[in-house]
Amino acid sequence: MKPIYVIGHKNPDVDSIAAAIAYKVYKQSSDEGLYIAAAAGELNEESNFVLERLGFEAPVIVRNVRTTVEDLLDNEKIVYVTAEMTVVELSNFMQQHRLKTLPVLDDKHKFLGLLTIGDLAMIFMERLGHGRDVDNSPEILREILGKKVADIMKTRDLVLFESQESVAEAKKHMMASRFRNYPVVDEENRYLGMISRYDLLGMKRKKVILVDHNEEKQAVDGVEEAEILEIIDHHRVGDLQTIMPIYFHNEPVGSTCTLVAERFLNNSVYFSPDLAGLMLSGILTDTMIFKSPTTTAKDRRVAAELERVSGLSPLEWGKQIYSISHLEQHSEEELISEDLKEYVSGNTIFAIAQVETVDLGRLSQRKDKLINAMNRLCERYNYAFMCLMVTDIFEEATELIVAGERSDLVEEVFGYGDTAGRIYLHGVMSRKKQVVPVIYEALRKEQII
Ligand SMILES: [Mn+2]
Repeated sequence: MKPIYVIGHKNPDVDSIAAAIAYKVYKQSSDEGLYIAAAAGELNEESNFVLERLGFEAPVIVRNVRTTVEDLLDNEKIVYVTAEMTVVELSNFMQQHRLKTLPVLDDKHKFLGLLTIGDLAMIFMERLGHGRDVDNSPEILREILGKKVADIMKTRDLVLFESQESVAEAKKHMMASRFRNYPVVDEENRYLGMISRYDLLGMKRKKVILVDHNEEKQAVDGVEEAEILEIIDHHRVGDLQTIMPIYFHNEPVGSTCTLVAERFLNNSVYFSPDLAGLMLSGILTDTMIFKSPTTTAKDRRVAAELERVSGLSPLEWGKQIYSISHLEQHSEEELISEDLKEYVSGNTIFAIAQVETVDLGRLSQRKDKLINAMNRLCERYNYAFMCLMVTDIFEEATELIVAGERSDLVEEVFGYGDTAGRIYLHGVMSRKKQVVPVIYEALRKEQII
């Protein structure tokens, strides 16, 4: 069965991870599909802490969902022959299974060579001198039938594919050759099955459900080749396109976990206390323990229900999660990259990173180094500018650090800062609600002019 990946955004945060795991559980409760909770990158410390404390396995890290050769394989039982088989046994086997191409494998399923009915016929014809040696045919036939598969299998000039190769790449090789079937192996040369040109027509793309994002820039690589089945999110509507109509739940609440938990609750689907705790963690981190202006009444209502089921106190548990990150132990690049999101407007690419802290002062001391690191990132990824929001969840304020060629645009709207060049924004805590829209608006105005 083809898996369906439930996956959040790159640089996954707790909400993304928790929503992926919880929604996987939800889907699995109501349908037969094989759902896999996935992460589009390394987990952060908070996520690891939450998963460990609540007893969840980390989701698998999936860095690319483009269509690969593996997706073209049918999960049919593997039929193969061994090198020790005689040609008589082989002929019987081919007839019995009505197969024209067979892989030759060793006892560990490693690929050794290929046998096609055409090659077999060729051997007969050549040995019979293309008809000139008809008189000796019984002897020749007996000789050939006594041979081993190892003697006649084809081991050279084969076109075989690795399962993780992109289909686009494989297609080129298929078009340049004339074989009926192509063996597929994994990275350890274990045989996985056969594909043919015909399989290209059916193009079985990877299936994904996106949670906690809906913009291509933030999604796992290769998403443009994947089949998006559903999206559950609480961000602005971005640019992803689908071929078919899909279930797209976007609602301006504080966290995706609120929406996932709501589905459990509305449909009376059972969830364990640990899963309640996990979803609560997503809400607490995304709403900064209900202090972010993105927090809605629904978030509070759902969180109260999750509190009841999990037995966790939101304030206590939230503080524990926040105290986990040891910001001072991170390099500047790590600090910036941990929760970084990229955005596009016209030809402008920019990025906004955010770190949450309980002590603004300590990060401010590293401002120069942070700006240097941000400038490097701008150059590397072609950002016109980037911002780092250092948000103090108890002061309920953000210090905005800006870098890049077009940092003037940000300063224009948020102010050039005080005498120390510090842009201190009172009451600003939410990237998506209080920073991203303002920047988009500024860019839009500029583009009109
Ligand atoms: Mn979120």
